[in-house]
Amino acid sequence: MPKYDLISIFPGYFSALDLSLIGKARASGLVNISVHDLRDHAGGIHKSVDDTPYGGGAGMVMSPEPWGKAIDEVATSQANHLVILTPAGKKFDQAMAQEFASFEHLIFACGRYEGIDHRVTEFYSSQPQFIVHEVSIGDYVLNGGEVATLVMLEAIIRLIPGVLGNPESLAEESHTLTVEGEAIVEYPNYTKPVEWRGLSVPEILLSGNHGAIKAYRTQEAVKRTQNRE
Ligand code: 6GU
Repeated sequence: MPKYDLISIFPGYFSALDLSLIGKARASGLVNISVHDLRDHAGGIHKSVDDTPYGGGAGMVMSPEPWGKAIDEVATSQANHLVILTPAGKKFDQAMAQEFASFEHLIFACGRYEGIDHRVTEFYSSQPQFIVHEVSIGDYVLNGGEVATLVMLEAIIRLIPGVLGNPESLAEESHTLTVEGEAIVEYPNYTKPVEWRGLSVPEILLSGNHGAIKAYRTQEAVKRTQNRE
């Protein structure tokens, strides 16, 4: 079963992982998620995990020592995929979710403030049993990596075999549909009633003509994809 170790100074963020599909996946033994408090590895009476940046500048930087201890504690002798959450990282997308869903062990290092001392990335990149991934979830700034980790885990865990009730929905949804090799978003969906607030369901979807419906959906999905860009 895949193992996810999450390291943060705000472990409370991850209570959402008890809910819904992910909560069920954990309860039924499809994934193993452990949350670790970085402060357990902080030293001194103040249990401080950050300090002022060398070279000056605003904000605080997370100290390497607590991170090193926390990561070493969860590391195994197998391949350790260390995900360091930072707005400067490679942008997370569906292809990365698929890649990460194939890994047996992921460690998520959730930085706060102005990020983690860069030697943490450098050190673990030099260790043969570690593969370091600096990841961002998009071009905007969050206060820390916790919410980004929740986003990534939701995208990853639903791809684990057995997690989704109906695995066919995986193939049909946004970003996995392709037209001539290009990823397109999902077509619009409708359910009952056939008329709502003066708006009707497109006639063709009621026709029972599966070929025509398929062509219509592809056309609408391509339109949506173009409008997004
Ligand atoms: Cl991973 N961290 C922070 N702090 N901000 C972000 C992000 C990560 N991804 C997008 N913005």
